[in-house]
Amino acid sequence: MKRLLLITAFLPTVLYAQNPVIRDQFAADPTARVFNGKVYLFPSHDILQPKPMPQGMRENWFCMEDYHVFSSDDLIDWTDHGVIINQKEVPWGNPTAYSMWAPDCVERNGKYYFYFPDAPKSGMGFGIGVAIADKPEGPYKPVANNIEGVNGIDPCVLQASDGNAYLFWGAGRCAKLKDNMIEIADDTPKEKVKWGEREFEMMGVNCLKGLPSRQAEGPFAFEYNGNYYLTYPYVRTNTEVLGYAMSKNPMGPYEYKGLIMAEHADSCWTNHHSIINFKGQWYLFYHHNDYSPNDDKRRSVRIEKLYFNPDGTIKEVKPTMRGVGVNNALSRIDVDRYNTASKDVNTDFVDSSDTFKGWFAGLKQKGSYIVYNDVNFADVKNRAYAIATVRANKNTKFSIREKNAKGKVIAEFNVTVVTEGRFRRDYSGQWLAVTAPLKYIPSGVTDLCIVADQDAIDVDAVEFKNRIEYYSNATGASSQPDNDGFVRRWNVLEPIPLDINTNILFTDSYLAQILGDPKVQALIKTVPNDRQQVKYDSKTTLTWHKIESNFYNVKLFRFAEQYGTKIYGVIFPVTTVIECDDDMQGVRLMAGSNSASKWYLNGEEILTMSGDRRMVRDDCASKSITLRKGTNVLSGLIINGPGMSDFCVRFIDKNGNTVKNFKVK
Ligand code: FUB
Repeated sequence: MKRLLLITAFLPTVLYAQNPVIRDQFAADPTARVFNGKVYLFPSHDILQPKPMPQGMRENWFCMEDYHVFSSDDLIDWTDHGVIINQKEVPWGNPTAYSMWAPDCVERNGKYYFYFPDAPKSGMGFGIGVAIADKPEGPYKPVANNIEGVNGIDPCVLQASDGNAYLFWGAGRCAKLKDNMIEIADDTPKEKVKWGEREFEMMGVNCLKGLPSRQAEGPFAFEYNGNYYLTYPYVRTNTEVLGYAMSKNPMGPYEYKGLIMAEHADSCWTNHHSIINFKGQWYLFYHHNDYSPNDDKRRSVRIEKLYFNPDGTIKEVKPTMRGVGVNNALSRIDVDRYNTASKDVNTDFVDSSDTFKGWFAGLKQKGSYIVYNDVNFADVKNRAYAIATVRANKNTKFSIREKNAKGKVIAEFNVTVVTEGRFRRDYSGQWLAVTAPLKYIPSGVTDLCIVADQDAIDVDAVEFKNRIEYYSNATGASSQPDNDGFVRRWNVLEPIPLDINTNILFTDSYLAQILGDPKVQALIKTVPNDRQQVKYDSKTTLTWHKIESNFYNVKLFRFAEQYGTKIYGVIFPVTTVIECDDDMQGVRLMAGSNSASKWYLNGEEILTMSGDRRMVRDDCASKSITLRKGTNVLSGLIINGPGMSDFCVRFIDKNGNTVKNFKVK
């Protein structure tokens, strides 16, 4: 047999939660299977019809040239394992038919059998082929010929507890498979069926006999609690519903029991589904044309929970935007896929020219809300913050609350829509990322409610983020410089507020005046204890904090966020102790700071870095200094206007080598 290259792409991609679950391409007719504790999804892959259309292709019709397989551990994040079969790789298939309709995949004796319809090279209609792999994600190798005697679409294989595998396919046929899984059993009956004037010989039995079956297709059969379920789409009025029937035998006769899902409320004619039990919960996979509202031949996969009644019948499932799965609060949450909302809320595409960019929820007035369930805060730490992607036409406020519109406030946002100012753009009606610190962290899994607290606002997504730990409290008697010689242990005083909002006035004379102020100088004369307080002036008492920076540069801006009354327009006094075993002569301090700074060794000024500046390592070298044996007090005063203040400091010797043989206390 000719060997084929079966995998044309293998580019796992992490996708996101909510309905639809596959968010970067169309995906229809979802067959989900649980293999090795994971859910594998085998959908058909709708694409736009090629232009020009191949001869014979029906306009505005289904168009599929290949299959992808996806997997997930949690029904939230889906990995795309890429294309497993392309129409050109099917030995018996027409390579330009674009007819790779609904597939299935089952595991038997350690092999994975992928069943798929395709248009045969010769002849009319559809055949059903098999491709075999050692792993669910492939590579799959197609069998040379389609299953003999089987004409039709939408294969589904039921592996019954009687030890047999049964093939179901469109139009309600069912037949036992041989053990090799690629042929129909020899004793399979045949039946003469009339379609209009024409008579056909059909393989297997008609398992839809006596059941509502107008245009029935897409069978999905499974066994649960001693019952066999034949579930299938059919047309009840004018579009498809999902219905089901039950039997004590895999091949029937089946008795109709009712609906699993009613007609789609809007324009999607087809529905197609599968049912799995994953980690003790039943799920219905189905499709809808979410990303293609004006073309129901380009569809997307959705998931809902499914429940049985005690007598084994199935409860009807209502479609939702939210879908299933517990979202980690640290991942993007598309709250526009909400569970419930106040009446005024609408949903629309963020960009109707590219629907894959998703949706937003429009909260139309003060008090409007949306509720999004099952968000897990277990990984959210103290001092976390929330980011929301929102759009408004004027300054407004909104909040994230727990459970409902009156619930405990998790975060409150002020949205500033800048519409004027010298260098500013008009941000009204633009999508903005706004942040707010968390006021309260729910424990475990909870529902989120987004509330418009002042005015109308459009909301796309929210996400919670743990702050990066930029520094920690210094512990132990001393530390070493880091591998690159940077001094990371410092006493940092809470910032001294100043009346400045610019960095451009940091001239030498200005610094001499402001940083030379005796009140400021007094702060760095001695080495403080951790948490020691100083009265800076009649209004200001400040506290020293002994910290160990987690980065080579000390992020004063982050320190001010935590401890400052002001973040910008401040002076940061810092001191540390450099303890040496011997005198070291001809050493220089190498410093970088945002913004200007002055540096002192044992009370003597050794370096001034003036002007408006960014922190750059080794930006300036001090004059030549001596680090003496024993204790040396190194101090700095860093002044900042509106910038993100930080600094870094290390020493080099007279040969330009980094000095590291000292302790920092
Ligand atoms: O995807 C093409 C066809 O549409 C499927 O085979 C049917 O089940 C319907 O969903």
